Amino acid sequence: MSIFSTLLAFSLLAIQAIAFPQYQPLAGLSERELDNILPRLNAVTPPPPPGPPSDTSVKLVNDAAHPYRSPGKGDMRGPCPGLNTLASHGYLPRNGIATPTQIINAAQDGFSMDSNTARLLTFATMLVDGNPITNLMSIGGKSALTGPDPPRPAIVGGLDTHAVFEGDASLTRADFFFGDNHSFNQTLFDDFVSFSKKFGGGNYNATSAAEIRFHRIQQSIAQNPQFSFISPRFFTAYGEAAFPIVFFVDGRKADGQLSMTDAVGFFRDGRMPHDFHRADGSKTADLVGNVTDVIFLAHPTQPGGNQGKVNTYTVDPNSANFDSDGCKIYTDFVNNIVVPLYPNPQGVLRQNLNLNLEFFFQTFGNCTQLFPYGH
Ligand code: HEM
Ligand SMILES: *[C@@H]1O[C@H](CO)[C@@H](O)[C@H](O)[C@H]1NC(C)=O
Ligand SMILES: *[C@@H]1O[C@H](CO)[C@@H](O)[C@H](O)[C@H]1NC(C)=O
Ligand SMILES: *[C@@H]1O[C@H](CO)[C@@H](O)[C@H](O)[C@H]1NC(C)=O
Ligand SMILES: *[C@@H]1O[C@H](CO)[C@@H](O)[C@H](O)[C@H]1NC(C)=O
Ligand SMILES: CC(=O)N[C@H]1CO[C@H](CO)[C@@H](O)[C@@H]1O
Repeated sequence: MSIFSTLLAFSLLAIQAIAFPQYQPLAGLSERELDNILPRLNAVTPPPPPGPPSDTSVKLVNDAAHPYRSPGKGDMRGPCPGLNTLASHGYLPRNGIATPTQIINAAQDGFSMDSNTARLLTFATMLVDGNPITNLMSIGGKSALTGPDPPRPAIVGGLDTHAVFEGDASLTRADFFFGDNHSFNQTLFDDFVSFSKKFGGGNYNATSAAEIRFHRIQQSIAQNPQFSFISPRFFTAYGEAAFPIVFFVDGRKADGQLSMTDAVGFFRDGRMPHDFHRADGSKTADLVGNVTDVIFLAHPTQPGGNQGKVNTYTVDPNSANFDSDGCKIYTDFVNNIVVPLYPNPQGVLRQNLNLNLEFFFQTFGNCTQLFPYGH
């Protein structure tokens, strides 16, 4: 039993010892009762995020210390092929329940993701999908292993949760409207392969990525009456289309051409190719930016959504877009997504939300910080 699972076993015992049903939200309790109970539910003060690693070189990451093992019963996997892969190679706990520090270190060590992007994705999702009290998040569906939930309307549903971060028009996952928003979808992957043949000489490269990205948007407009494509999903949809070109191509090759054999390994199985070397970490931030630009500019689409019927795509002027001030992404995420989930946090919950908000804010550089819960 790893130290990690030992700790979890202890937490669960402690929770059961005070006879608190695991899925029962804490709503209905008075502020004083909450203040009294929350600290005993294994509250963890979120530590400052780890910094960038000193070694960002191209190196073997599918190594002896990180063998692939397919997920066991109950292990969580979700919509992100990057994190699924990190969990199935043991860069993350193999059960798919992780702290922000573990996720940031895994993305940096296993894939050479730059510190800012790793922290931004991690704290954005931690705020809306994770448990701010226990400092744990599921990379897939809802899990009792993240501890008892804070009061509704908090969801704490893991990365599968729709419309807080996970969204529509994913490359290899179907839209929420069709039922399963997070599993690998073979039909969608078949399109991915045929577009890669037609536009990428058999590879997923910036040219074929631009066409696949656009095709998936067109498909959602034509098929999903509830298609929503506004910030933050609007931005993640373009950024994530660049990720495979930057992170799933062997760092010794680094030519921006992802083979279909390697792609299916990452997207479907969460598995690195044999002898896989990560990218050069001094280049990935720039490269993600450049490839994202190419993908967007090939078919610029403005943020918006369908209006309850297919083929009713309407631009949403209130959503941040590529021309807006970058701070609008930050401000809208905090005001429109985080605060509605946590309208009135108290005690440890408030303290930990403030810390996660601070770590999230730090990834936006020069914006004006918001303090929805005071200082
Ligand atoms: C650092 C923390 C990360 C978090 C919290 C995160 C989270 C997510 C989430 C929630 C999605 C689903 C979005 C959607 O399609 O609706 C996603 C998609 C994706 N992620 Fe990650 N991710 C992280 C890092 C990475 C890394 C390191 C890689 C690559 C090595 C990666 C590659 C991808 C790709 C390619 C998709 C799109 C999948 C598709 O459209 O089919 N992510 N990620
Ligand atoms: C896969 O995606 C397609 C297209 O969005 C959808 O019609 C189909 O139901 C999905 N299949 C599964 C098994 O979810
Ligand atoms: C993608 O592959 C196609 C076919 O080989 C090629 O014409 C195109 O230039 C490539 N694009 C990039 C950005 O590498
Ligand atoms: C990104 O694009 C800029 C501007 O075209 C270029 O100077 C830079 O070298 C590119 N970065 C990488 C890593 O390709
Ligand atoms: C940060 O914002 C301040 C005030 O808007 C501005 O004067 C300064 O130039 C900005 N710094 C950077 C690095 O963008
Ligand atoms: C509702 C939600 O946020 N996520 C859904 C994703 O899809 C699965 C079905 O596979 C639902 O169970 C989740 O509720």
